Amino acid sequence: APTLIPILGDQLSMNLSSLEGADPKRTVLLMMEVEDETGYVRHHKAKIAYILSAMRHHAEALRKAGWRVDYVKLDDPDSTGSFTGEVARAVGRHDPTRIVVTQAGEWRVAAMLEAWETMFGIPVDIRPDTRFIASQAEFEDWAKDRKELRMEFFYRLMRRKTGLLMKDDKPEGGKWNYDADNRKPAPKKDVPPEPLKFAPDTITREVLTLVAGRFDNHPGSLDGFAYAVTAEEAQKQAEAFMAHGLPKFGDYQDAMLTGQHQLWHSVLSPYINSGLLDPLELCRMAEGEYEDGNASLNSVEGYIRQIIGWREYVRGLYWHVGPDYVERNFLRAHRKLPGFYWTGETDMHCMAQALGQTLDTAHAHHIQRLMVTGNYAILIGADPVEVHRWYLEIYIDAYEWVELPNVVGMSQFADGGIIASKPYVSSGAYINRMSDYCGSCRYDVKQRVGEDACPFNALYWDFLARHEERFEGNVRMAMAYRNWNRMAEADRKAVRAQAARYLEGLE
Ligand code: FAD
Ligand code: DLZ
Ligand code: SF4
Repeated sequence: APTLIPILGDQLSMNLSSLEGADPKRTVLLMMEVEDETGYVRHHKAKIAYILSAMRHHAEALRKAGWRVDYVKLDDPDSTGSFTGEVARAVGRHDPTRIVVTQAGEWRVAAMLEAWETMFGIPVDIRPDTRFIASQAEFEDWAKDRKELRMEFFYRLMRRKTGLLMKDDKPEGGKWNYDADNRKPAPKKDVPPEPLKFAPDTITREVLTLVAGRFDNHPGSLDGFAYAVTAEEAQKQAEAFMAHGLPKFGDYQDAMLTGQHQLWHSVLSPYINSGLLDPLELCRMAEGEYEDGNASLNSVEGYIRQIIGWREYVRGLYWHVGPDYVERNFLRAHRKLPGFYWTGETDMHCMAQALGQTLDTAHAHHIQRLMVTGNYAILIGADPVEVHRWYLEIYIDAYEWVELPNVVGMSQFADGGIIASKPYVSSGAYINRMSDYCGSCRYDVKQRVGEDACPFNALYWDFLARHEERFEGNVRMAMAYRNWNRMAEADRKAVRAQAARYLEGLE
């Protein structure tokens, strides 16, 4: 009798821990397209298409490598629609002596895996996901006894562990972090590299038809679907980024330009998160570009920090804070997210750009997520659970372990400051500095009150005023409060009235 190894939709790697030591002749790999997973939120159509196509291609690759793969398609008439139901059917089909599986990426699915041993009466070996650089035990060891869990210190541990950009236990160039050289405003002359496009093959076209028919009521568009769906294609995207994006990655990390969604970003997160690319290998490639003199230290250090710093840190934190993290609501925010988050129809040009491209491609870069759509949501006092669900459904790279800490913690400050030391809020001035959006907006970024005033302005000051008791003691907010308190009383009143009218209009 064989060993049964279920492979989940974000475990599309050849070097998965569950496959270690397995004998292809005595193993059945099980892959499952199931309704529970396509439907636990209303995922963007392109997100479902990407995941299903990548799963089908990965099954082919596994077969080519000599594995026996039992693959259940979404439209299988006998499907039970859930991981557990499908594993149960597979146990019936193959009568395995045991199940081996790599730990799931989220609490919801991890609970399913844990129930299997009792349910099926055979041993279930749940192995750690070794595609991450830090084990959960390492993160816990770092986190225990610390008052503050700041990414920067965890990052240094990961630099030491991997040896990336290290010279005898010292950081390359003498500093750990070169952000002071980064974050330049939107470029006037530099033209971003052309995004690579991957034409859909037969498998992808079949999936696109399936998704168009079945998920018609989900947000987003499938037009122009051009994501990589195999490890080889993803590797090409990685090489294109290393050659053309990385050299300016640091400089323009926070810049935004009308009609440009990739800029100098990698757009590799979907592939890293579902297993087509290995995060550490990408960091080694980037380090190589620095060593060969093709990319500057500020860019390469910045890129590596996003991956072995931020990405590892949010993952450690996700398991550390527990499943009820999703209920945090430090700012007592309860507003519904406006309907234009699902249509992109708003006069605010920055929002229309970020939302429009998100609905078109299921991707937006970090600053759009944080300082445009996220900023607007926290300023209007949107319910963090609503915001969380929107990000989870709309982005192609969104799995709960990475989305939740970024949204609830970093963006909405709903955890009261575990991840961020201050809320990421800004007026229109920040967006104007970092982008070319305001020039073609119906609103005037310089005005605080009146019909034409940029909504971010009054909302920003009103946010500070609303939460004065919570934040006035925060040193990183001191300058903002000084500016607020320096404003004439009548101006402050007018700004708050403007915000109140605006928020009423959203009801
Ligand atoms: P690049 O700018 O090229 O960055 C390089 C890589 O670093 C990314 O591919 C990604 O793997 C990693 N990275 C960078 N920042 C983060 C971060 N904050 N957390 C984790 N990894 C990071 N990222 C997701 O992968 N899934 C999400 O669901 C997600 N939701 C987010 C929600 C909000 C509100 C915010 C502010 C950020 C979110 N991020 C998320 C982080 C980040 O925005 C994306 O990883 C990034 O935009 C992906 O595009 P890219 O590959 O071009 O990134
Ligand atoms: C997100 C997703 C979707 C849309 N569909 C599937 C699927 O049909 N089959 C599958 O195995 N996984 C899918 N996933 C990913 C899972 O929901 C989940 O995020 C991961 O398995 C991590 O626990
Ligand atoms: Fe956005 Fe305000 Fe600029 Fe318009 S003026 S693009 S709303 S920041």
